[in-house]
Amino acid sequence: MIMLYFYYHEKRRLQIMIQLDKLQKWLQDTNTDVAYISDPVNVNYFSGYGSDPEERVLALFVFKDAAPFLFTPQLNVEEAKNSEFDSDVYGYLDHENPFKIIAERIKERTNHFEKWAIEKDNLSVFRYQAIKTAFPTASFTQDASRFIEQTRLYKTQQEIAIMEQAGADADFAFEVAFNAVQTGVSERGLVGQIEYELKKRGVMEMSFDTIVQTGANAANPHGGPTLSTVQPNELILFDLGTVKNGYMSDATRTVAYGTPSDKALDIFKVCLEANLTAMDKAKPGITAAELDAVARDIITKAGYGEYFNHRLGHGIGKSTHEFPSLMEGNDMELEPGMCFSIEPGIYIPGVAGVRIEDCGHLTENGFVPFTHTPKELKTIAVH
Ligand SMILES: [Mn+2]
Repeated sequence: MIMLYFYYHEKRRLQIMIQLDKLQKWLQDTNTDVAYISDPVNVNYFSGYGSDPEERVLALFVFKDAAPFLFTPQLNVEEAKNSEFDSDVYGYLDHENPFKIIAERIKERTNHFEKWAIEKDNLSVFRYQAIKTAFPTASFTQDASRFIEQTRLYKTQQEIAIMEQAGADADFAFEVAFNAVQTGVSERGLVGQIEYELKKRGVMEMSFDTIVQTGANAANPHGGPTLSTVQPNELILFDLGTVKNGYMSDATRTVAYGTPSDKALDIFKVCLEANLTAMDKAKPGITAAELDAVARDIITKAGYGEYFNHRLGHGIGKSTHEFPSLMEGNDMELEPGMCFSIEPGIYIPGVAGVRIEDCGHLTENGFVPFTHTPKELKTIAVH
């Protein structure tokens, strides 16, 4: 066990070094002096150190011509030093001005701090102004967000292995959910049972708020859970995800409790066909827009096009939603190593909603899902 633990950490340390090297090489290629990484998810991706700093400042500074450093609240410094990050960690106390200390640390490290890359998707205006005040002649025009989303697009074998484990936790959650269904239990009650069993299993965090929707409630794609209760002869939709070592799972299953209406059964059948066909057609070289169209055409031909009111899927990794976005207009070709969801849905207000979703990774041979709970309509006997 100890050897395995050591092996895992060495592999992870190596992977983080490779990722950090890519960022430094990008700075060199674009002749940028400093990258200010402010999104905690990206700080974790490039340093191995992860925490939610709340309102405090957590940042990673990477340089064209000097060693990077992590900057954390003082209370996190020891933890950060024990992470996979191999360079300096500096802290600040709550009463200190973090940007004054950051500026000092940068100036003692390098003479080059004129051209900056910042995460335009993440850095707050307040912090942008603070760093600008500390470096009044510097320019902050380079956007690190665009580079990082491209880098994170391709997952390594190690990342995929973690996401498979996250998927196994999601499959476990479905098993708990299906066993907990009975007349009168509320949507929130089902969420409680799912998350309680996950915590007992050691899963501490969901990747988003668990969705359980009974009957017509499921026609609101991201609504719920409410205090509505399970009633016979309705569909029930479960959309859930777990976090494993900083990577997400995300999957949706719709099941029948008793015998739902013919309409509900028909939209299930069409949605399943759209899901299975899109999974089958997901191959390297097809574009994101083309794959979206594969599923959308099936649903449209069946007469439900207007009720599929979102994109086919989204990328997944350290965030639940990242690149690539599987939607009309995105001509990005899908390639091996990309991880994304395939999740067609049909939502008919006042009637029922169905969504069937797996996330997976693309290989040379096709799409390999992270979750394996069967998708054919599961009927739970009324009790
Ligand atoms: Mn999803």
